[in-house]
Order: sequence, then structure tokens, then C-alpha cells
Amino acid sequence: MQRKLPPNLHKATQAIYAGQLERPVYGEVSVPIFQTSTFAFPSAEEGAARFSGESPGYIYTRMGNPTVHALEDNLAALENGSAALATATGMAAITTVFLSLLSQGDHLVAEHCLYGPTEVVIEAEMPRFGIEATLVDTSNLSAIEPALRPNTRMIYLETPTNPTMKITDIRGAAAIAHRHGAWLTVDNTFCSPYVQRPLDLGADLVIHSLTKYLNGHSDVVGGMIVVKDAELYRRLKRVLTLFGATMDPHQAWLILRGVRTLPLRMERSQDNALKLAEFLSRHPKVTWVRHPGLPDHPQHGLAQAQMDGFGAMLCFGVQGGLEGAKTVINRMRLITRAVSLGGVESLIEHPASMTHAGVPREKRERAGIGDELVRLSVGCEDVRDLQADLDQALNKIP
Ligand code: LCS
Repeated sequence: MQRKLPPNLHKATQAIYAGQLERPVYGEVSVPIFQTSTFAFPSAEEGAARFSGESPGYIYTRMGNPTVHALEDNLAALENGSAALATATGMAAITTVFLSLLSQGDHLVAEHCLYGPTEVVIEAEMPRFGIEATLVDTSNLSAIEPALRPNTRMIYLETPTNPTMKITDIRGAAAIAHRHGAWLTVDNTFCSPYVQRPLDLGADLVIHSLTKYLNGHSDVVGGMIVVKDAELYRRLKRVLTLFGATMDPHQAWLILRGVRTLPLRMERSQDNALKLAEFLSRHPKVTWVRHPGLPDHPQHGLAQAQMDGFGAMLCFGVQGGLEGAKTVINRMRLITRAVSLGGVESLIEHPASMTHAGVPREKRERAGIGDELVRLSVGCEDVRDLQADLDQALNKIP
């Protein structure tokens, strides 16, 4: 059972306390790691009562574990949802949503610029189960409606998109979905609930790769689904438990530790990101910069309206196309060349040849992922060191 907290706490407080146990075993301040695969029944009757749902006690870790539960309650609170489900990875959260809620003959409308593997799942794997998709630019709301079919069950999007930083009006997309009796699912990985809470804007499901900001230290993978509706939760929980893409208690504990500093890390990294976006906009070797906090972002106003801050991701184009991008990435002295994002350390990568290499070139380019595009996940370092590193690397472009 989880500790009851005063109502209306702010996000920075919830991040620290939400999900803690109601009755700590020894007065411990940190939630323990319940590293056990199974839970003893005090009697045969109690075992039967747990299986029938009459008793809330734990049974078996794939079906539920107190450490994992603490993380789920924490995330449900941060996203203003009613319940959450932790998964082995972010991809496990995405596939659990599809496998739980879509069936043979159903149709999905999805944003056409998604994290590469998400798009590959939608386009190459789901059709094997008879689930078809139409990919559109959801940042243009008027592109969604014509893609809907009578059998469309879900609209799926990321905002901002990975890596192009396009923004979709969540409230508008939710209204379209609900008019057609479909669910709206938002992958909120790029923002974290500290910056954006899609359920408040009408989304039905929120997905996270916890590998990113929520954990924040680039040392663990994990995923989460958050919902408001109890029926949706029951359906997802059943499929997740049966299909088995669940989270391990040690993994949950590490992420729970990370979440406690989410607000501090987000404040610092998004402050750094805006400063770097401004610096890059002025740099002679940079051809364009895309960050929601820049006034020249085409949806800057929408970002101000639906986000609390602008996040800490950005992308930019460099002179010299592919060669220019490779030069910048190779010449970094401090910023790490790696995929992933949302850690305390800044990470730089080249989507066309790395995270989005699985997406065919023509589709990639249509989605705005050109060879000159470099993606930067801005961390919590001193921004002067990040700026100096970017400057010296960019100046190596001939
Ligand atoms: N959703 C988004 C928006 C992501 O960026 C990622 C991973 C996932 C879902 C999948 O989460 P995972 O299974 O890895 O926990 N994004 C990565 C990226 O941009 N670079 O490396 C991984």
C-alpha cells in the first residue's frame, strides 16, 4: 500500500514522495528493492483470495511487485493519471499498447516522424497481425481527419518529434480522436511529465521510455504506460502480465531514485538547451536550429501553450551536409557520441545513420531527417563547457 500524501502537491514534491510505501518495514526513507520472484501465502485460503482478486496481496513478480508498484504510482502521480504500468523498455510499453488495444482488422493513424524502431514496428511488424497504419504529419491537424477510417482505433504521436522537434496540438488531436471513437496515445519521452502532461490535454494513454529523462543517468532501460481510465488499465495489465514484458524490481528502484531529481535535472538541462539553441542559431557553420523555445520555431506559440518549458532536446543542420555532420560529431571532445537522450551528460548523434537508419531514406527525408541533421540531447553540465565544445567542433568544418 502506498503512503497517502497531502492533496495538490507540486510536481517537484511529487517526484520525491509519490509512490512511497505506507508502512515502511524498518522506517526506511528509500523504497526497498523487493528482490523476490514470488511471495509466500500465509495460508491456502489467502493464496486463493489473492488469485481471485479478493485480497490485494502480491503473488508473483511478473504479476506485480512492491518496488515496481512504487514507481508506477510515482509516474501516475506525475502524469496526473490514475494508474501506470512499468515495462521492460520503452519499446515494450509501445508494443504492449498496440497488442492490448488493437486487433486484426483495426487501423492506426500515426505521426510520420517517430523514433525509428516505433515506426518500423508500426509499418513492418503490426501488419503481420492484420493491423494497418496510415502515417501523416500530425503537427498539421487537418492531415489527420482524411486519414481516419471507420476501423481506426487509435491515433499515435510523439510531440516534440524525435528528432525533428515538430509539435502536435495534443488537445486538437484528442478532439479528433474522440469524435471518431478512437484513443489518442502520446509518447511523452522527449518532455517527461515535468514539462508536458498529455492526459491533462485529453490524451487517453501516455507512453515513456524511462531510459531517458525519468531515470536520467544513462544507466538503465525501462518503459511506462500511464492512463486515467480503469478499464483501459485492466486491459493493458492483463496483456502485459500475460505477454511478460514487465519490469524487474532492481530496474524499478534505480529509476525511482532517478525520478527524485527529475525536476532539478529538467530545469538545468532545459535552461542549458535554450542557451545552446541561441548560440547555435548565431554560429556561421550552422544552417538552421530547431528547438521549441526559439521564436523562429514554427510552433513556438503552441509549445508555450501546451508545455511547461521547452525541454532539452534540439537538432540543427550544419554546412557541408553529411561530411559536415560527421566532422562535428567526430570532433567533440566533451559531448559524448551516443544515441539515447535525457541523461545528465550531453549526447550527440546523427539520426539519418543511427537512430533512424532503419527508416527508408525517402521516408526519412520526407519526415525532415536530412543528412545534415545533428541531434543534441543537452545535459546538466556547465553550459559554458558545452558551448566551447560545440564551437571548436563546428569550426573544424572546412
Ligand atoms: N520513444 C522515444 C521517443 C524514444 O526516443 C525511444 C528511444 C523509445 C521510445 C524506446 O525506448 P527504449 O526501448 O529504448 O527504452 N530512443 C532512443 C534514441 O533516440 N536514441 O536511442 C534510443
